[in-house]
Amino acid sequence: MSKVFNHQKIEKKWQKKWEKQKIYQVKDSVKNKKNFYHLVMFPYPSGDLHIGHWYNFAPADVYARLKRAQGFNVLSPIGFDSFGLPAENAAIKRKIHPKDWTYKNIGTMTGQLKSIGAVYDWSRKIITSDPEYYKWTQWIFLQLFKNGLAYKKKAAANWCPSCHTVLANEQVIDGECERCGHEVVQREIEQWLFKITDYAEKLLSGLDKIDWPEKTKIMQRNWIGKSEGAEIEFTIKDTELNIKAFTTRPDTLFGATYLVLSPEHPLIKSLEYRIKNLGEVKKYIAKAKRKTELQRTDLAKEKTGVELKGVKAINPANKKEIPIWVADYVLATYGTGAIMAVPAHDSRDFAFAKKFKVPIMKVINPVLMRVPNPAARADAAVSELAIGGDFWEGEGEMINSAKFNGMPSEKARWLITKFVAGKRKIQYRLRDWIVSRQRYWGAPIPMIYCERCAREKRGERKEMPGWYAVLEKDLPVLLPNVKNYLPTEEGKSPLAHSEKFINAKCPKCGGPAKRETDTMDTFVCSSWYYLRYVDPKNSEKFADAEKIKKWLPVDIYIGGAEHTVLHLLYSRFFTKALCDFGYLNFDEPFLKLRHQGIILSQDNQKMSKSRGNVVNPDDIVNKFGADAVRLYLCFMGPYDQGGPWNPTGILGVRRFLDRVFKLKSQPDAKENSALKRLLHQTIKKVGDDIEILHFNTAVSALMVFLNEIEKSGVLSSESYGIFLKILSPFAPYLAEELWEKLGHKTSIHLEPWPKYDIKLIQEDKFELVIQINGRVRDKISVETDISQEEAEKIVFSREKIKNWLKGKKVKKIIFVPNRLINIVI
Ligand code: ANZ
Ligand code: ZN
Ligand code: ZN
Repeated sequence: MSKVFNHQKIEKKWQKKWEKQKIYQVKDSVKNKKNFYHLVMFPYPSGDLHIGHWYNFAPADVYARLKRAQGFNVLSPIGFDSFGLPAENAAIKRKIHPKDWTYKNIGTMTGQLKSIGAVYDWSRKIITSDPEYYKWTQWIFLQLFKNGLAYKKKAAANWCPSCHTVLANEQVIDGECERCGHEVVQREIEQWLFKITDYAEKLLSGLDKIDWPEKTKIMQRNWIGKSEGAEIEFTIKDTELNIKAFTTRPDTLFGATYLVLSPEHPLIKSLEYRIKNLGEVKKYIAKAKRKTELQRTDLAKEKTGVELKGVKAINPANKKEIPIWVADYVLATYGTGAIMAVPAHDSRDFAFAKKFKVPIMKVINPVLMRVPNPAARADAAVSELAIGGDFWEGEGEMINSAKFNGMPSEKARWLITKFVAGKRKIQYRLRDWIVSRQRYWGAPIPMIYCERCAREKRGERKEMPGWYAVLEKDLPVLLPNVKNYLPTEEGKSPLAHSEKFINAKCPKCGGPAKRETDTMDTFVCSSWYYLRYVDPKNSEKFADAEKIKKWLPVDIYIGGAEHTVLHLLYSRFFTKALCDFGYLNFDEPFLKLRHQGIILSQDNQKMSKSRGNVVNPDDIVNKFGADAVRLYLCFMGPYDQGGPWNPTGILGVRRFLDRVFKLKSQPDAKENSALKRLLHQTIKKVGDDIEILHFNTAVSALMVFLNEIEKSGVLSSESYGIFLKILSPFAPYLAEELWEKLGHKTSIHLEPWPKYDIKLIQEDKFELVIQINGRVRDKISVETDISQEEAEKIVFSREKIKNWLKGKKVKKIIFVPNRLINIVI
């Protein structure tokens, strides 16, 4: 038997044995066990498994192992999110075909993932770029299409000139491409969209019933961005035309001194014949279109705009004529694309009005003293001061508003709406999701376009003549193996050049038709993968209904907080839609969600290859062992916070494991009761802490216990076995090895979590109160059930008590067991 902990040998040995014995293979049901679906975010195969992956997967696996030991039938699957830009861009950079690159990486990463020693059931592995998988991605696309939730339209889209692709709003960070950092521009392209906006309200209200980090919920709520307000109609003088404006503050209508149209507003075209400065207006519009949304709405930027000379609108509240402007701070894609501007009560309008000398009319008086809540009053006072009283965005008392004067603004809000026959309206910031990508490496969109049917105004949907869904029996639409996979300058998918791919038969008239050549955004693939794991090999359905019922929804989902908006929102949308179509019996995919923090480099920086401060998991696994890496990741700090990598920290946990390796036990050793108690306290603490993902405190409890074992020098084999069991989720290889050495024939990873004795856990000491003539004079911690005789001995030997009793005669001693002793003098 070797004397040193040879992690490489031990890891290899157990990986083989576990695989052979199939101890991690999951059945869909096991008698007397409840199913528990434990999920981590599956990786992109864009290169190596990095330490961030390890930080998601290793501690999460500790949790999965606890659930197994607690008697749950745990499904903890893994797979690869293998379609999409990250893999494709990396492949292009290396001049390798995306498919070759992706599958080569999957091979490497599978080995790396296996070294973690997790409970993954590899027979359930899914790869989203496999036709067996994307057949169902396409099938879901068709269900969305058939239910009116997928449609094609020409839309201004975010275009990354470097990636040659469209990006969803969610993929544009501060005006730049999330993938490559290039500045994003606007481009009008025919696009496929999913109507996620139909689900805005459900996506909001569903948040209330799930156990997710509050921060994540807030980000989703803000992204959906619900606003309550009204739509107010303004007629345009001397025309039949009118402008609708969405406002959250109809109470300020009497103060609306001008209207603003977004540069894209269609009314501008209708008004062209009357606009006196048309040249100037057109020039302005052309310029605005080149800006991104961010550049246009940046509050710090100087406001720009042009008045439409020669046209006026009528304010419906006071019938005054007001000018109409076009300005790019108003977005075409929100509300009605037009606003009523109230410079006295809106900061953006104020800045604009000041610059262009448009009249400002106050209609709300902040009347600070009437703000009932003192805190709100203070806030109001501060804002009033800060803005020099120029504009006021809060509530107050109505002024300059005819019969509404004197009323609180909250009340006037809906009365004024009614007065001008406005409509109350709820508005969401959420936009429909653009899912088409003009790129190669994705699931082809399973649609066919027939020119003849289009000409004859036929089609599966009225508003999209010529478009047909590929018949379900013809799925999957295979992604062809093309030589030229590079994105094209003209913004068309490379598939457009594949004659073999594009030519198809029209499902309706049988004539020659063409396939859609765009592929789907990779977020479509990852919006439903958790459903597939429950039945990954099914070729008849995306998953069997019985299996869905058995496993879903996911009990706990652990992954990075960077996916709070995109992936998590899209997944919720898919689940809700599939539930409405009758394929699922639940409408929230992830009941509980937790995020791990981010691991920084030793010098507290983000790890990046260019900085050269990346910790490579393969290296440290080779050097210290997978157990040490797992343990260190658990130990380094609170899981949701992450922190800097500490090279001495991993040395420390490795030393801990070496000490565990050297432990000796005797079958019938008599341990002292303190050690026994600590063992039971440790069982409880480790279990409780893992349950709430406090891995670091669980590890320190294990460390404290090891110290005590070493101090006492006596350890029974039974206690040793228990210690190994509670260590096993963290260090599965070492625990298994030592368990075997103890003489066990079956895996420690099939053992139940040890029970603790609650009586043993309670401290058997209490605080004895010492009174003299009924007054408390001292307190001392003593053993429970101490006798009067023993208590007296201790009490009378205390200096403090001796002083009190100096020269006094003790008349009587009253002893209340386990509470107090009263000396009467
Ligand atoms: C008049 C008004 C007066 C407004 C006032 C505010 C304060 P949220 O809360 O984000 O929904 N708005 C409406 N459509 C817009 C668009 N397409 N582009 C830019 N701004 C737009 O904001 C709603 C408010 O944002 C609306 O209410 C409108 O300005 C502006 F004292 O109307 B308000
Ligand atoms: Zn890019
Ligand atoms: Zn046809």
